[in-house]
Amino acid sequence: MELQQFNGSCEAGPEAVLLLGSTGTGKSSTINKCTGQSIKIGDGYKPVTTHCDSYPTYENLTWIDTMGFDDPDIDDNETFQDMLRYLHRQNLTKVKAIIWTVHPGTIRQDATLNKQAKLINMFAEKDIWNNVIIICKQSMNPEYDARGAIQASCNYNNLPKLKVTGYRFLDDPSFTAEQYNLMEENIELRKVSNVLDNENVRSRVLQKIEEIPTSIQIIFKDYRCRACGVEGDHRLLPLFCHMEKESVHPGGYTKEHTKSTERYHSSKQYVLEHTGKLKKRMFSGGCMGKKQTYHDCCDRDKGDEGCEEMWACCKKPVENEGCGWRYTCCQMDMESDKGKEGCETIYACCQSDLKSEGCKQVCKKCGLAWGSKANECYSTTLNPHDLERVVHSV
Ligand SMILES: Nc1nc2c(ncn2[C@@H]2O[C@H](COP(=O)(O)OP(=O)(O)OP(=O)(O)O)[C@@H](O)[C@H]2O)c(=O)[nH]1
Ligand SMILES: [Mg+2]
Ligand SMILES: [Zn+2]
Ligand SMILES: [Zn+2]
Ligand SMILES: [Zn+2]
Ligand SMILES: [Zn+2]
Ligand SMILES: [Zn+2]
Ligand SMILES: [Zn+2]
Repeated sequence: MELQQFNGSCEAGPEAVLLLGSTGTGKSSTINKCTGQSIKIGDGYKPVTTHCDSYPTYENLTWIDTMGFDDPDIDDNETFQDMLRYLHRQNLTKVKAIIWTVHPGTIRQDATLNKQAKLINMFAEKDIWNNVIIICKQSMNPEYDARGAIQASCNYNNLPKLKVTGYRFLDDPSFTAEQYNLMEENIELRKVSNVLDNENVRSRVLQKIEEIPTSIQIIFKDYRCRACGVEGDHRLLPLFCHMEKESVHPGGYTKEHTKSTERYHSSKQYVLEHTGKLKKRMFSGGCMGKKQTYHDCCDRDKGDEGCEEMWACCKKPVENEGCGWRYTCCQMDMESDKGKEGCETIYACCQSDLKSEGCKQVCKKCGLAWGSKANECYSTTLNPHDLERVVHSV
């Protein structure tokens, strides 16, 4: 048991480093510099990356490149769900770092930055900010240049200080040839202008990631829907559930006897019978008008009325238990009425009477069992999942 738990934590898969930010802020080019990839990058204006992609590295990190999101008209929830689903598909349930790339001096772009901060917060409310690194593009003084993003994060984050960094690429295409040459030669100038070559960028970013003490679980399997049975992260549940629960009897009708059985005598009368044997009288005939043959139980002549009361049906003494069986519900005889249908109509599924509530719970719309997979039964925008928390043992 202990061993299993130990293994469990050892086998923990790679942790994600997720890059988020507006188009052209350098998500793809930063990944290139940190991992040696050659992802297509843009000129900083037109969107380039159009879907999430992952790049694993030796540090047990998987870098996730995402599409830029600036459009104030695109639904945050959709963008968020796309990313979370992507991480889920990649089996990346833990995030080591969210690198939030921002334009320098975006203090006025508060709508976009607020949206981005809100989205980041959705990964793990408040806690996620321990794992966020703001990287400011083309910045000589990142703390200053990133203050728009820092401010936007304050709505969600109560950390005293966020991790912020930034730099200017040595291969920034906006440098003139002269500027580039100067930078190349003069390390002091690079230092003071915060210009980094590829190796510097890589070590700067990795160092910031290393400052993060622990990764954070962002995908859970902690909810279950009572209506459709799905289990998972409540933010990743399907968009359909069942409509409404109703109780039905699925089995149709049948006719049965509903009460117990008992022994009884089918005749209601007694008859008089002799219990003894017929015997011949010892003395000669004619004596006192008696016949030669008599019943030895009572000494009456053969043919005379019996001496003891018996059940007419079975000719057994009246104290004997019943010779037949019947149902107490309708008095029907079990033997002679064999094959006839029962006296009461009931539900075949559960053998209960017609007034009883349905024995099976199903969806009113699709008829499938309540708690079974809903397919496309009913939109959760009309009827949300009926969630309960589940606790999984290790
Ligand atoms: N991050 C960063 N990029 C710079 C810098 N200087 C110039 N760039 C250029 O800015 C562009 C950034 O583009 P990408 O890396 O494609 O940006 P992105 O965030 O992946 O953009 P989308 O994929 O469109 O969302 C590249 O052409 C970089 O060379 C700098 O100092 N930092
Ligand atoms: Mg890109
Ligand atoms: Zn249904
Ligand atoms: Zn039933
Ligand atoms: Zn009956
Ligand atoms: Zn008798
Ligand atoms: Zn009888
Ligand atoms: Zn459901």
